[in-house]
Amino acid sequence: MGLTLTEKILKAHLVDGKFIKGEEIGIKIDQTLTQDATGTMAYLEFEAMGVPRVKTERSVAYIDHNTLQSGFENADDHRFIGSVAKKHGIYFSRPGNGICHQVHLERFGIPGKTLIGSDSHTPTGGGIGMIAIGAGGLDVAVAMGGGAYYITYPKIVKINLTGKLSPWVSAKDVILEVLKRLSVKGGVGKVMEYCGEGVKTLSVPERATITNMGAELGATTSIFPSDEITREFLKAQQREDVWTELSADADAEYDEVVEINLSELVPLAACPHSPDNVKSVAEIGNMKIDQVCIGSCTNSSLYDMLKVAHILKGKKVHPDVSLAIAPGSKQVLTMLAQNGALADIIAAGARVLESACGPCIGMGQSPNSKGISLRTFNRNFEGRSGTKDAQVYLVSPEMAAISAINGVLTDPREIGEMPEIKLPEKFLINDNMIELPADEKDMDKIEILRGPNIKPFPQTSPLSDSIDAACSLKVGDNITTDHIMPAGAKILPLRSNIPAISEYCFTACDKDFPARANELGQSIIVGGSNYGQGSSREHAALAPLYLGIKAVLVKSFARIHRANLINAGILPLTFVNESDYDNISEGDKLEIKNVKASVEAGETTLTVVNKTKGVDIPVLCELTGRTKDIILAGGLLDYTRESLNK
Ligand code: MIC
Ligand code: SF4
Repeated sequence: MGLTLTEKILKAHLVDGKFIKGEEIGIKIDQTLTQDATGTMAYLEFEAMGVPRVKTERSVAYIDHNTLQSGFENADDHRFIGSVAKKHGIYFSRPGNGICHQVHLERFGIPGKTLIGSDSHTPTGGGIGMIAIGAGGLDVAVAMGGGAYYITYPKIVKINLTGKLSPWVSAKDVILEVLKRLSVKGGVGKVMEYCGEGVKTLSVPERATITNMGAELGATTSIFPSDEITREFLKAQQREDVWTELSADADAEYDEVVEINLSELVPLAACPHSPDNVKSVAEIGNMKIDQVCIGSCTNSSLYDMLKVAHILKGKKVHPDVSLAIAPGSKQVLTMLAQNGALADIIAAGARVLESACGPCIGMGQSPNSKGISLRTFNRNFEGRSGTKDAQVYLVSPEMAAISAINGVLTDPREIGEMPEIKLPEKFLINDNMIELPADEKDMDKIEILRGPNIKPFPQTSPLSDSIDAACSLKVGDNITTDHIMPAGAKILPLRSNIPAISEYCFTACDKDFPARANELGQSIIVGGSNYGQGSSREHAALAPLYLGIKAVLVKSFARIHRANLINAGILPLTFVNESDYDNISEGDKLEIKNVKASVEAGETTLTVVNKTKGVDIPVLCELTGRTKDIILAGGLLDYTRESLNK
């Protein structure tokens, strides 16, 4: 039997475990990336491991999230990351050079290699045939130190593309269609592998839009084959030498198949407040809009920007609309400037932002009260824009641009004939915003620059014999990491200061939670299904750790967040019977007796005694050999230190 592309790459990188679906495997990691909002913690963790130089083929530290410097904090963090990078062998992409995923695709990604990044949209790299996975900062730190990265051997879904996109229908509509069909939980435990004749009609930036937003499916990652189109892209980036042809065998077997005829797709939008709440323009109607934002790691390539510039050329942004545009990288911005497209964008009345995440992570451009905002981004969770009652719709760049002119949601097919927009044969190469690491022999001369906002990793402790704690918070289904640990311009500067950021933990759901958890000393959180979906931010585990959370008991977890809880030494538990969710109320006193002995013995079913209600609740505690040892040690950092000392 032939192999899927995913299997081929995983097999070539397998260092631990067996190729059995559902079992944990360890893979060698060739490349890592971090961004600044998760990077400071990841590098503090890397330092704590005591490994002098990174052991990967390429590690890159990007500054793209916290670029709003309204105080010393972010600027200090940038300097810290820059100095760590220089010392320990990491390339450093300075603020202004662009969004990590866009720049990595342009300058560093290599087909067939493995990449993990401390950002959930790392699967963007799947657009050029990488196995690229989002992970917690600690996992990235371990990989930089040469350790394997562990995933559950995934199910592999074939997404068979046929046909060709109609004019003004976009790669964004492909992934919105997939989200509409499969939902934000549909990809959990799976890799989405794109195949079929339709693949040949999509450029690398279009493929990257699709793999990027595959993160919203909860998928482990998404991947496209590496073919002639990939070669052309890499050649235009003057990196043809790293190209290899890669695809699945013709007789490869998949766990599931999804058929998508590109010719049948229509322009779509994800309605508030979930990326899978997808409707066509006809279904939504021509609603009046207040704001349009174009950019983010999903849709900020040169290809996207050229389409936008074409639509805006000679037109004027509607007087009731604010249009903000952030090109994804310095390369994109410079090329737009050189070919005149930037002038068209500016002339139309767009507000041009620096090449960074910006409004996508609530760093500025929050909509007006109850504002309707069209964004080419990947997440529209409630409040993420910075305005709690804003209504955010996720759309293609084409739809965003034409709607900005008309002032109402508009189907881009109304624009009329679509010109052929070609990618250049040569991109402009200027890597002067990427700092190279110091030579190994000089590393001792590099001083690490630590600002006062940078606080050490929170205190951990090995798993206790029993857990006797109250339920400090009960939440519902689809809790995102934006609920657990909100971002935005005010809170993000505290990413390297866990004590300070913890004061905002879960305040989106319950403003009294941090104080209550502190008062209880130790406690347990109870939640519904798909708990922890969204970002890879380990702060959504580290803040609860700091607030004394010992276990999280839910109906089901999102992949990265569950891993982050384990890494933080917090016990992840799921209900055996989902109906038992109703048997716990906030404030109930809970007990898990002999939890340490049970975990040590590898028992997978434990009992949570609800002492307040007098009921016994069976729960699953599914830990494999390694994750079991991590929990017993009190988290991945302690576990890694112990292993290094052995
Ligand atoms: C996001 O899009 O939510 C982020 C901000 O990029 C996060 C990382 C973070 O929270 O720092 C992600 O996607 O992992
Ligand atoms: Fe940045 Fe937004 Fe992409 Fe996250 S999703 S990496 S915040 S652009």
